[in-house]
Amino acid sequence: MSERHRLLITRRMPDAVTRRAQSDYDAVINPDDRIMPEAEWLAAAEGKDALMIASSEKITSDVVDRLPGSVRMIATYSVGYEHIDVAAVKASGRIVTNTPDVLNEAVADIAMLCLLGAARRSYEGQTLVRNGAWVGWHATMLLGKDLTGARLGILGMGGIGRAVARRARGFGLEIHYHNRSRLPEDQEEGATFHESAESLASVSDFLSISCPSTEETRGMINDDLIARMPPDAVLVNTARGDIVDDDAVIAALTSSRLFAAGLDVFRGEPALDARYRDLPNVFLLPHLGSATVNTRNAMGFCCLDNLDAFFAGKPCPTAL
Ligand code: 8YV
Repeated sequence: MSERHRLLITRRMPDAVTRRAQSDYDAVINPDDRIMPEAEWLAAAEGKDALMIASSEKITSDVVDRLPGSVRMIATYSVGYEHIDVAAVKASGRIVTNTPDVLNEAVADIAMLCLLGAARRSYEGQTLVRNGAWVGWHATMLLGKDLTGARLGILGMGGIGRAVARRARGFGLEIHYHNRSRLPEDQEEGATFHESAESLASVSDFLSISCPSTEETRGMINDDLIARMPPDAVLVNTARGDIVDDDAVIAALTSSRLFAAGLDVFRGEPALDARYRDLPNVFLLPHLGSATVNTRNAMGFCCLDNLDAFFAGKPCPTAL
């Protein structure tokens, strides 16, 4: 039997992923899923051939300098890689991979949940029922916003954005998008391209964020962009919390400049800006975008496929 490569998995994985990792690798897995301080996981990485990390582990250039020499490959269990200095990892001669595509549909489902949850005042409705404060049906109780005939702006029309568009069409929304580059016509499926985020905002009765967090997109949803949106618009974020300026969004929700927001991700999560908790017009989820059994398995298998390819001397299917 050939020698098994040594792998550190920094977070607990779904059972099927754990089984495969343990059968194919000499795998050390974070036993209690406590987020390990940097020094602790770096120490655990000593002597390992590869790391399977999540977005909780930050790979800055300084961390790259301190990685044990034995570590030749890093697979992140995420599509997003803003927690990794990819250039520094590559410059150190290591390979780094992510998990694109496999989570598109699950995240798009959560985007629709956030959109509907916000538009139809689900948090307020739930609270009323659970608190026993519901006194009965009213013609004017918790009136929300229609999706049919409204315009949905999608910021970032990659795989997740396109999966959101497919679902939203079924709800009668007209699709607009802004992306670094215009999509080929067959991928647009009738969606209207906007050259700028400002132009997209101006037609977005609903605005859903599905772009990566980059230097360019961080803080993009600010006072100026919100001011360009139609009155009573709804904001949805399933991408990364730092794309929105929390002060701007909270002010707009408080003044009802925005009708509502549906948020699955937060700057500094899980320590989100506490003001969100007190706002009735936000529908909040704890970063559930990719959280289905099939999707989380597929993400793990994607990491393992990359590791298998790397150690077989083949190109990694989803190398960054
Ligand atoms: C991950 C995500 O589960 O893939 C991403 O980028 O946001 C989530 O699906 C999470 O980041 C853990 O790595």
